[in-house]
Amino acid sequence: MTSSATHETTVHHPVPPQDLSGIVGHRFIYTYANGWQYEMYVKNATTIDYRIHSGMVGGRWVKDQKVDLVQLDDDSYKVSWNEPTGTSVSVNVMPAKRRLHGVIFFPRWVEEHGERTVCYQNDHLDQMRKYRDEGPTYPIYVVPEFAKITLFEFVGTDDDTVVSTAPEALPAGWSDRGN
Ligand code: FER
Repeated sequence: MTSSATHETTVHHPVPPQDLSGIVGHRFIYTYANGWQYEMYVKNATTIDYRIHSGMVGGRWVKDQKVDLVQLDDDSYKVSWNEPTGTSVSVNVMPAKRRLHGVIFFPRWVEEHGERTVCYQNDHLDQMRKYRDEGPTYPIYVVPEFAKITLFEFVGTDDDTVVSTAPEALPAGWSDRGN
């Protein structure tokens, strides 16, 4: 038995075994309980690309966002990052269970003007940092939601063609493909 569930951790060795092969190189599409639909591509162990298909900032898409990715247990991963907009996100992913839980921490300016973030962010990084630094930041708008993973597929690592078009440029119903 080599599963992480049976690996004892201690104060001196709190980190469980890290096998990221069950999530790196995978694309998944999920819909939060509030109806917001997202797509994440785990490009490699430190990078994601993503598109937001619907919701408060539907139409937004991002490539090469640096993240912290860890394995918590068998079929349990956590992806955490901070955006140039100031938004922070932490997402727990359980692929076999098709279960996900995300907590999004929006600065006040995104809650008030989400439309300012709806773009291909990579073409507007300096503008996003300017908005972030102008604020207002507080009070933070915290959005904790479970989601159902409707598609989970291995597409390979470091492939810039996986997320390469705006969400609205995809064929109608594209994000509703499930497996
Ligand atoms: C997610 C929740 C939020 C996600 C991305 C975000 C790719 C990004 C939010 C934002 O910057 O507006 O599950 O996955």
